[in-house]
Amino acid sequence: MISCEKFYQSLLENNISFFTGVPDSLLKNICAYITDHAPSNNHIIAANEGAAVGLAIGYHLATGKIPMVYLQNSGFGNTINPLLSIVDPEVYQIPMVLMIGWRGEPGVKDEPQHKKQGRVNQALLQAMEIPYNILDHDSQQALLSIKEAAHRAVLNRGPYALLIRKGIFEKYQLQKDDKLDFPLTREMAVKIVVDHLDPRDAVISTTGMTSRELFEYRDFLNQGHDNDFLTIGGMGHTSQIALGIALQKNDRQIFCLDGDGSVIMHMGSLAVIGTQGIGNFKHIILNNGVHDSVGGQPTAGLKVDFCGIAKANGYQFVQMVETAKQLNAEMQTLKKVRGPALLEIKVKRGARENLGRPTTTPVENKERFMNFLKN
Ligand SMILES: Cc1ncc(C[n+]2csc(CCOP(=O)(O)OP(=O)(O)O)c2C)c(N)n1
Repeated sequence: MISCEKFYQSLLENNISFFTGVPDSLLKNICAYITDHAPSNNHIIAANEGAAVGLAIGYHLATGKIPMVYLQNSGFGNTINPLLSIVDPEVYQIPMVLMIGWRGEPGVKDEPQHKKQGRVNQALLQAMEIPYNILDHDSQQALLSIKEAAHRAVLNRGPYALLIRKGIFEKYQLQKDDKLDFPLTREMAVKIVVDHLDPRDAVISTTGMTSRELFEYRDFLNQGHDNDFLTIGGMGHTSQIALGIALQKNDRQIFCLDGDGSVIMHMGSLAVIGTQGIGNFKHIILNNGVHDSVGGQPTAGLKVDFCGIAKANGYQFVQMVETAKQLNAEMQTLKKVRGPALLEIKVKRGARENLGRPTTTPVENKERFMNFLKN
């Protein structure tokens, strides 16, 4: 196992002291260590992985030093544009170290949305001509890899990647934890929302635990899963999937169950929703202020005014709630008002220990959902 302290110290010794990225459960411990130890202007949790590369470029331009960008491999796609068209040795030659959580590594059990990404991960890096090293439990090798990464990033004048295997960092408990408490859990909020829905209403739910909680509640109610499209991958795109449906199915109410991290990831989508003026688009943001599904790292969610942002983007109705009573009342309103409409629900972080995962395959989910939309 690799000690987070030693790993971090080695990064500093190798002139890497700026960190930005989107969190990942595989990198949870090292990210928590960075959060506690890096000065706040040297650790920024970015809106998305491409934006993290942007921040890293800016840091290099301002300091001449090597930034580190961390991400789950799901988000690698978001980095491809700035990596190939700015950072690359054939363009601006920006030295940079990428720390990539390797979900779906061949031979390691993982969810369907991670399998292909995990399998093609190395080939993707190779196609982009990004040199890389794989880190496993070997602590000595990890420290050598950091040295090599810093050296090669400078030498090649471009990115160098560290591909991180599952479970290689020792446990580190985050100390800086400004927990805000709200009466509802996300799961309680999901249940209340579902209880208000009509049989013809469609739900598009976001990546992570929200979809898992929705799935389990539908099971509990014996309702089947036909009404729900679970956005198990493609974090941040839930609202546009919902909009794509709402534009074609204007005889139905389309409910988008989103997360604060997910909305922030592609916040420009709100402008498109607002200006499309789609009456049946009903957006619900479950705002816990963290990336709860991958370890609870903070988002800007509780510092921004989602209702104000949505309103300014042309949403016709916006409302924020915190209690079950308010949520029950506002769900009645949300169903009646003309959209695009937003209901923000502030919820506490955390989930049930024994929360399960969808037991149907993505294709089954898609086919049942498409059939449901047809009828
Ligand atoms: C593009 C991309 N980046 C990162 C991830 C890893 N990931 C999965 S869920 C999640 C957190 C989602 O946060 P939020 O939308 O606030 O929902 P919460 O988990 O707090 O309910 C992250 C970062 C991913 N799946 N895809």
